[in-house]
Amino acid sequence: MANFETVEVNTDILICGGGMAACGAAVEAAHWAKKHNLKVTLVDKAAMDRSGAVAMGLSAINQYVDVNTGANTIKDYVEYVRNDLMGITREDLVANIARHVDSSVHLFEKWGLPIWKDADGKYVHEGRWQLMINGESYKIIVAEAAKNALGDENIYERVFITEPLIDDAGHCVGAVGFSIRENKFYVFKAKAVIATMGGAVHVFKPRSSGEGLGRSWYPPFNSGASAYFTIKAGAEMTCQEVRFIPVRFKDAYGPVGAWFLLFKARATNALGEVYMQTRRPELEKWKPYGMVKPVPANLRNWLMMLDVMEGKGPIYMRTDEALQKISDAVPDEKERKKKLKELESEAWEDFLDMTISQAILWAATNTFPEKAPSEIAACEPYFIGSHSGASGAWVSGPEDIAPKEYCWGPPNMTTVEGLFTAGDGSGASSHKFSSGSHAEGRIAGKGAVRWAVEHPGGNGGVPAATIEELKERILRPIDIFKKHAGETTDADINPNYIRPKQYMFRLQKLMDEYAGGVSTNFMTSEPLMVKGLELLDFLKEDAEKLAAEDLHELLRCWENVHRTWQAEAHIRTMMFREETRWPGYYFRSDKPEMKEDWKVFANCKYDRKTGDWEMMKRDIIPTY
Ligand code: SFD
Ligand code: AMP
Repeated sequence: MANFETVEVNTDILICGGGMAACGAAVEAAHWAKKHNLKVTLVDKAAMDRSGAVAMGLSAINQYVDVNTGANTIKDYVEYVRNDLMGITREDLVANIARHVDSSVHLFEKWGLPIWKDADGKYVHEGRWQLMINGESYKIIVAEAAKNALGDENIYERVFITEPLIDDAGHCVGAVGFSIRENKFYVFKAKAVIATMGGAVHVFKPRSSGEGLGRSWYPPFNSGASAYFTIKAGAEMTCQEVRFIPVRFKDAYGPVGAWFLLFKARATNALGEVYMQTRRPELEKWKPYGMVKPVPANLRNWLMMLDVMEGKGPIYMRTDEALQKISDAVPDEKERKKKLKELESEAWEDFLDMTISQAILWAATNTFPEKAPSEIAACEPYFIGSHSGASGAWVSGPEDIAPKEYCWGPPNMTTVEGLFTAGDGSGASSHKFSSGSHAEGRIAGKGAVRWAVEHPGGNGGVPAATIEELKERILRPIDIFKKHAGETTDADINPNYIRPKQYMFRLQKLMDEYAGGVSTNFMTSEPLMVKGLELLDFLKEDAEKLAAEDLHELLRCWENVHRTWQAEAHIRTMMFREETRWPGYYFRSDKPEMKEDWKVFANCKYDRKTGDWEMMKRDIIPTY
């Protein structure tokens, strides 16, 4: 076996991941842990300053409810989310995040995040729920507070969490992983574990190919670890069918929110038609959600996709028209020119703050947003419970709001005792974004401390032999490569193993073709999914033969295994839900309509002992 030192870390609360939810969990857990003399440890596969979805920065905070001024109520936010997700949402979870999110935003400002203010000192809104920020350093600011709360000695960076540790009674008692810089295998033992390792990208074939390969909207480093960790732990999962497909500026994935909401731009097809108007009758089919304002994200996608499928592309964001319209409203000519310059710089900053490559693409293609429109397109599917998708673990709700059916432990505990999650890791509570993920992380952090206090002896342990087995299994790709690489002249081609990149291509191709990716216009059906699952089984056989030349490839191997489990949960749940509910996310050609009897959660659970998947419906219990 590869010669790796085993490092054992004993702690009380283990936070896996270092993103927005993890940073929220760190700040809150550290606070409560101090009162109870408990230890909190955080492990991130990358460096917290620039890890996760907010690595490049963001140009807006997408969830700010503004409860204090009375601008909105929690109920307003719950309604918005419920409608956007076509009725499928855990209102208790959404409300719990909504009532705490403003305080996270105020903390960000206190820690140094510049939020745009108007002449009266009020926050500048992008839309009803969104605030404009100068957010290039957003993640550094949020991470700094988390680091200060925990202390450097309790933070492990560049350690890839691979597997949960589960005791005989099914409690989560820690996690194992490996350093991606040194030959070290880590064993973290804890009383409570928080799985906050983001969503999943590159499960589906991306549009980007050739020299653009790897470019995606969501960060390539989020590879399904939260989903894998919770599924493998035996937790009940929810909304695994609800992928998210954002519409973005084409090829570099630049954000569109500021254009639609702040600049009030229109999107048109190549004939100059506004699909949101010409396709309006289609919305009737998706009543009552088709009739609400704003039109749900997936239905906005769907209307655009109908134009594309009829060959009416390219689709354009009319940046020129929008900027001109705003500046034309200024009567004085000199002031008008000044306004246009100001708008132009805001437009560029929107990209530079969060998707720098889009600014580079505009520069490379001589794009002047004030002079010509720019192409937009639907991205490939992503798994992200924190945005307009909903996939994640099924978690316990807040005791003062949630119906008893949704309560079995401290808030945000999964159905596995001692295992918590938040952000992209928790399901059915969409539209939390960066700020709501932080707030939900705080909720989970507090819940995890409560669990550790209430279970001072901890749960059972995991035998040393089990940990040795895990170590052997996790490091096996290195052994496989060492043993067989010399047997062929090209190390990429070898009958004894598969390298992680080729494995990823296979996964992406099958998801793309059978599970409704870009090349099938997001369309699938039961026969396609049955075939897809069959091919996925063959892929899983080959996962046993993944080979790694070095630590970096070992990371890539396990990222792909994590993605594979997300893929399987996704196909199984799309197949289970016998309807089409989010046509702009995926369309079932064999079940093309939305059905009243499917207004339920589609949940699933992997049985650790038998390897079987259980599929189940859960009632939607209205709370607001
Ligand atoms: O508009 C392991 N998001 C936006 N939110 C906003 O509030 N405003 C915006 O402007 C946003 N936009 C946006 C957004 C995301 C992206 C990618 C772009 C633009 C280009 C959404 C938020 O970013 C998102 O909701 C939150 O970040 C989610 O938080 P969280 O904590 O669930 O995920 P994370 O921050 O990505 O962190 C994941 C962490 O896990 C680590 N990790 N660690 C150890 N072991 C493993 N195996 C691990 N796997 C992953 C990561 O390193 C990271 O630390 S807009 O365009 O939508
Ligand atoms: P995006 O840049 O698309 O992620 O959008 C940022 C925020 O604006 C998110 O909260 C979106 O849900 C919202 N948003 C984007 N486009 C629209 C639109 N056309 N109508 C309503 N909300 C939108």
